[in-house]
Amino acid sequence: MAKNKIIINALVLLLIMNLFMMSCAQSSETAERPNIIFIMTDDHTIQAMSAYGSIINKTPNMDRIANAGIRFSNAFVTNSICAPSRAVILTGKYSHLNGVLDNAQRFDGSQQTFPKLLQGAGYQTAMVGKWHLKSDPTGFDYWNVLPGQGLYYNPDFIEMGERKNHEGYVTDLTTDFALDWLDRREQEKPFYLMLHHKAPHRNWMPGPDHLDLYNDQEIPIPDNFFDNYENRGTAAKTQEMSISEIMFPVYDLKILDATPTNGNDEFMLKRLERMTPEQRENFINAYKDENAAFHKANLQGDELAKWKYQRYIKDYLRCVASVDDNIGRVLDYLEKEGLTENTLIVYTSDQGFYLGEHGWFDKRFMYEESYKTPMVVSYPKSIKKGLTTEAMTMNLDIAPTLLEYAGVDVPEDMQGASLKSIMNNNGKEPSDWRQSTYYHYFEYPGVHAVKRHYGVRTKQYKLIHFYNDIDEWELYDLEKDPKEMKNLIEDETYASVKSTLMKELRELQKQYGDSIQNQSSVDVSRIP
Ligand code: SGN
Ligand code: CA
Repeated sequence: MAKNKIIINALVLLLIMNLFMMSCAQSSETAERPNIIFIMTDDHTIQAMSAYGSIINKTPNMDRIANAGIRFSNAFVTNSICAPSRAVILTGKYSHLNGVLDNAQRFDGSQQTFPKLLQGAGYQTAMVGKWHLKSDPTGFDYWNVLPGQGLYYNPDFIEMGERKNHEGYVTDLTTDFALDWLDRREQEKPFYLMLHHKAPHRNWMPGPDHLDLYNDQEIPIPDNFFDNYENRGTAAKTQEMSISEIMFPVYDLKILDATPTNGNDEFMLKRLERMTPEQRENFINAYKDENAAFHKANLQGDELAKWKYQRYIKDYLRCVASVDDNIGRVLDYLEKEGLTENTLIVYTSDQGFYLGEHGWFDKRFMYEESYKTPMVVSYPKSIKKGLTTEAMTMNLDIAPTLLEYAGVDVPEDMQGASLKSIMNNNGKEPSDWRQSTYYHYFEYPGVHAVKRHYGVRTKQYKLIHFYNDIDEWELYDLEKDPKEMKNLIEDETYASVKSTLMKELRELQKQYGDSIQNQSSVDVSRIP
């Protein structure tokens, strides 16, 4: 009898202990929802990130994130341009549904966004840096953003509605403001921070610490730099993105003693005037000797184009180097504060960019360099180190992914898919993962003259339709022709590939609710 009682008591005790442990586990899970830092640059591309095999630069701090977690080698955007990409990320919806088809449109901040959902679920939220959506940020406890594109040197920031000027370099300042906010945050709550750099956007003005980087070095030039667009359509032939033809001497190429030839050049001279005497002296001196040698050499033709490429690429990479250093500051801060383990970090860009491929700078096209974007994620507590995945992902997936990690229900009307199942399964895509991505670009007529187009990409093929003032189709075999130099649309041997892709394209348009009618909603007169 006594023995039985002892056994029953022991069982009851075990049960109580079990219940207690379960409730502890639950509350520690709630208490340990991940902190999230979403770092995004403007126009950074995988050709300039060493984790993606760059042969022209090193990005040790971005690579720290990649090495600590997962690298997405097939990450795409849905519309390769700034404001639209940002609106897609915030809403998890394509441009035709979130209302930002092009850079001229204003984001309706009253709509559902994932930062608002995180805020509602008890996250402290902040947005620092480039915003570019015209309306004030919503869903953030703290925001401090650049007006419009922002300036590289001594920029204004709008802090919670109040415009203030700051002395310094924009990439350093953006990081300072983000770290200041982290220092001030409430320790008991998880945080969500959007840290959005202006760099390396045009006109690629390097910061004081990187003005001399790559001096006396020659950066390798892409082998299709002198592309003549043979075997391609009208869109590639009529764009205005050519390094050799479109770049402005003072503004883009920093030939600071050249006679200004246009408004942008005048603007650049005004930017120099806004610098402190020390900043101005360092900036002008950094280019002085090379500019003198350039005037003397009187280069023409291909030699002149190559010189322009060197000037462009070095300034671009100098801007990237500053971003990389500043990402290092953020990672070091997290380590010092003991936050590394429970913080999920995303590093990405608003889209890719041309670094001389096809002779171009800028983005917009559905061709690989601007359609792909870098994306690496680390979260030591739950994602293994050193992973890569070839799963086809989109910036549309960011909202559902971060919501799922935060334990917040993903609204049904979001169009992306959470990447958690890929990241937590060693980079393997689930058997029902998407095998194609859909794209739609609208900003035409407009700066850089890239015609409107939409298309579909699978792991091997890409089909694009350029429309509006033309009606042309392009088909690329990415395995045989990764640089997209030969349009196969008329090639009979690809007839069945073409019809399969056409069908897939129409199905995706139906799935996402996009249609050719969406083109008519663009008021082209407002596009800058
Ligand atoms: C500006 C730039 C363009 C650039 C767009 C959009 N011209 O108009 O080169 O494509 O921004 O960039 S500039 O003369 O003003 O520098 S985006 O990243 O914001 O979409
Ligand atoms: Ca951009």
